[in-house]
Formats: sequence, C-alpha cells, structure tokens
Amino acid sequence: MKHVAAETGVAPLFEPLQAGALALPNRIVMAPLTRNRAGPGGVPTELMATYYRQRARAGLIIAEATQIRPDGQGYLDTPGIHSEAQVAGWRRVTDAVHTAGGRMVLQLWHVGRISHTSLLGGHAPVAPSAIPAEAKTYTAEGFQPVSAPRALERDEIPGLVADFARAAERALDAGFDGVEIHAANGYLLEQFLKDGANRRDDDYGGSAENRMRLPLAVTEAVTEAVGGDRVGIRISPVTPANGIDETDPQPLYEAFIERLSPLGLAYVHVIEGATGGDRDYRPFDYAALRRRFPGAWMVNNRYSPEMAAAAVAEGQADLVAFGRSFIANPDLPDRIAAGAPLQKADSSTFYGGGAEGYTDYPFLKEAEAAQ
Ligand code: 8OZ
Repeated sequence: MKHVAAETGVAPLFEPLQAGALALPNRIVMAPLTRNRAGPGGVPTELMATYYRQRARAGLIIAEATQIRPDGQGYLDTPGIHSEAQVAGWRRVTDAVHTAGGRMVLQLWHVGRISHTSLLGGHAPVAPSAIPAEAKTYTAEGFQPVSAPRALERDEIPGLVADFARAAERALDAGFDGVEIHAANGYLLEQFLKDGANRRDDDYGGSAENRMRLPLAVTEAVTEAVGGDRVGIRISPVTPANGIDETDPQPLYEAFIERLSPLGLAYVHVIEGATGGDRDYRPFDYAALRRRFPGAWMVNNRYSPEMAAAAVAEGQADLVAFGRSFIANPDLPDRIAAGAPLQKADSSTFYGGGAEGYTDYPFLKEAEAAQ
C-alpha cells in the first residue's frame, strides 16, 4: 500500500510517530465522537466494542467523551468511567481494539453547565458561575434547553480535581493506553477558562491566570496519576460551541500552552475554528500555540486527507483527527492509502440508536465486492 500512498501524495500520513508513550503507526486519528449508545448505567456495550474494533486501523482511537462522575453527564446514554461496571464494559472495548492491533485513549469529560436536571437526579448542573448557556442537550424527552446551573463552591473544587485523576486511573485499569482531557467545546474545563462562562470572584475566576487554575490543576493531577506521556488535552480556542465565548482567546491560550508544556504531555489536540463548522470562524494564530509546545500537535476540524497530508508535510501538525470520515469509513486509513473514495456519513444516525449507521458502514473490500 505504501507505493500507492506515495503516488496520491498522502504518504506523510503513513509515517509512524512516537507521541509520549504512544507508538503510533500512522498520523490518522479517530476523533472523539459522541454516539449515545451506552447501555443502562452508562456501561459500554458489546456493540460499542464492535464499532471501535472496526476502526482499529487508526493510528490512535480517541474514545468518545466519557463522564468522570455522575454530575459530569449532560446527554442521554453517554458512557461513564466512575463505576466498576463501566470499567468492565470499557475493558471489553479496549481488549477488542488491542486484539485487532489498535491503540486507544479515553476522553475524560465533565459537561459542567451543559446538562439537564432530568439527567442529574433532579439536581442543577454545576458550573463555574450560575450563568445558563444558550444551548440544548439531548434527554429522554428529546432535545431540550439546558437547565440553569449552580456555581461550584470553592471547597468542592479539590474533589473535582481528584475525580478527574481517579477517572484517569480507572481508564488505565480498563485497558486504555492513555487519556485525553476534554477542555473544549463549552464543557466544564472550558467554562472555567473562558470569561463568557466564568464570573467567579475567587482565585478560580477573573484574571487569565485564575481562569486557567482549574484546567491546569486537573491536568497536573491526571498527569501525576497516569504519567504525562499517556495524557493528551483537547482545546478549542475560538469555538462558539455550546454557547461559550471568550473576549481575548489568543493570549489566554498562549499562556495556557506555556503552562502545559512542562508537564510532558503526549499531545495537544486543537479544534481549529467553530467545532464541526467554519474553520475560519474567528481569526486565530494556531502556529503561535504550537511553537510553545514540545510534544505532538494534533489538529482537527473538517480536514480532507489531502489537507491533512499537506499539514503534516509542511510541519503544521503531527497528527490529524477525523470525525465524520471515521464514522462512515471504518477502514479510513486503508481508503486514504489506496486513494479510494470516502463514504458519506448519515447525520440522522449520529446520536442514539443501534447498529444502523454505527457498525454497518462497509469496509472497502465489502464495498468493492458489492459492486
Ligand atoms: C456532540 C453531541 C454531544 C456531545 C463535544 C462531547 O462536542 C461532545 C458532543 C458532541 O465535545
């Protein structure tokens, strides 16, 4: 396949890379994708094991966002990593992926204010400040506006940090090769970072230094728990996802990356522009972030294979995460190597349901055989 890749100009995507402790055979990463197919109690299912096993040809699989504790859940049927049953369920998934030759990290998630009382035993979501988001979430009653949050008390913060670290330990117990901290897309850690959601007047709000304090404490605790070389972090400096906003993202994120750099992280994963939307949503100098980070640099948001190969060849990125293309093409790296056409993802089956639109996208060989 190597010679075909060279002909199509995508060869840079098939150079191996050591990212911290993660030995990656190619640069094509499966992005974390919420699919709302966990079983009762947020336990990963056999069907999820099949779905991820099918995608084991990725250089790295980032498992879907997974709540670190019950109040970190914001949508129906998302998986957790806080109960023994969830750990056992994930163990079946990681075994399946490893047996198929893959590598997989778990995305550690707390939604903060992006939740609904019906998912939280009647309680209000927790957030840096009691400011409701202009956003909807998916509940047993369908899409609903998120519930008004309450501000976390200062003395609740150490427990939150410890719960992230414990979730990271559980992820390794469940067989994951590492973890990715979800600090993007308007969820809890980004709510602390960005001034549109954080109006705290203690040492976790106000200045950029103060707003970075919780995300940094979480990253340090997770790093202490499992080793920085097994930790990545996902950021989205300018996204408006889930009603989030920041007045001055450039200096905030430059300072954040400078503070992350000494922790020896395996990678930083950046969503460029508006999540799932306009890459040029707001001007931002991503290269200025990259210059400040010594580890692997992963980019995401609507990359075609050709754009991805150019980004790697020109040194703008080490790794490229693909979302929609990995939903619709389980063997995406093989298709890219062969220059084969990509199947299109059906958005009506993204969230919830069963095997349809989940484990039934054909592999290249099946697609050819069917013609
Ligand atoms: C789509 C639907 C629900 C959650 C994110 C975890 O945006 C998500 C998510 C995406 O990071």
